[in-house]
Amino acid sequence: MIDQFKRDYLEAILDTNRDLAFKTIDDLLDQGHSPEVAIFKILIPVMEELAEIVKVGPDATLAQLYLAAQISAELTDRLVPLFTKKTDIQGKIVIGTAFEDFHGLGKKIVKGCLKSKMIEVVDLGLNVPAEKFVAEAIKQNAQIIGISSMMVHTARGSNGPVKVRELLNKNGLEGRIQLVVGGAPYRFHSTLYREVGADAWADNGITAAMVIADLIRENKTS
Ligand code: B12
Repeated sequence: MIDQFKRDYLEAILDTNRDLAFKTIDDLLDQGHSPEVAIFKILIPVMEELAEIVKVGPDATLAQLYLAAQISAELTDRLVPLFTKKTDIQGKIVIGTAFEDFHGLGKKIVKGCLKSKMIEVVDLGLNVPAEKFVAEAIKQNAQIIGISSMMVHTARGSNGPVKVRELLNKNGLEGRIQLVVGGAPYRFHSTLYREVGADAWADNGITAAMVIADLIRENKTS
């Protein structure tokens, strides 16, 4: 049954048919499925499938991917507030995409999952320089900096996590502010998060919220 919704949603966003994409998700919810199922069993796997079907290259394909991501992002904004709420406020994170990285959908999903776990999120947006991550984390008194990188060069780049780590260490903030990273490059290279100086990484929104909640809890008890 979920597979049929997945096929319908893929077809709708391949046609960049926003109305049909929304209707497919509405139908799924009407049948009693949760917003978490809509995001994690439909939206995310379909974006991944789409990437396999149409490899980034010609302009038309890029435009198609862009519109597909916009539709999924819009639906994500609508679904996340419907997530099952947890109770206690746990802590605060500043999050953004790495410098020169404009892939925003993953961050949006992580943000929603964090909020549903009652973690306060300060979203610095896209293309965030290292200095800004650190300055905002200090200003906001956040326990975590979260950096989303969808491209190898923005994960490894000199104005990305590596520099954030340098700045944290230089300011004596290691241990007080933890660095968590995520995005496609970390999936294919299990030790990359360590190489870029992060304390942890997570593969998806749900595990991201779990990992970050654990770090905040450890930070409080240490
Ligand atoms: C959609 C897309 C685009 C859209 C982005 C639209 C938008 N508003 O986001 C557009 C068309 C604009 C685009 C542009 C480009 N893209 Co693009 N894009 C993609 C694509 C197909 C899907 C990304 C996505 O949205 N995934 C769905 C989300 C839900 O998944 P996610 O981001 O991985 O997020 C999850 C986890 O990673 C994790 N997570 C994410 N962030 C964080 C952060 C933290 C702290 C934690 C803990 C966890 C976490 O949780 C998330 C939710 O579950 C990927 C292919 C792929 N398979 O990833 C290529 C891809 C990332 N793009 C790529 C490229 C090359 C580009 C361009 C350079 C293309 C070009 N020739 O111009 C430009 C670069 C633009 C820029 N400077 O940023 C390459 C990168 C290759 C590489 N080795 O670095 C990829 C891998 C495609 C490929 N196979 O070649 N792209």
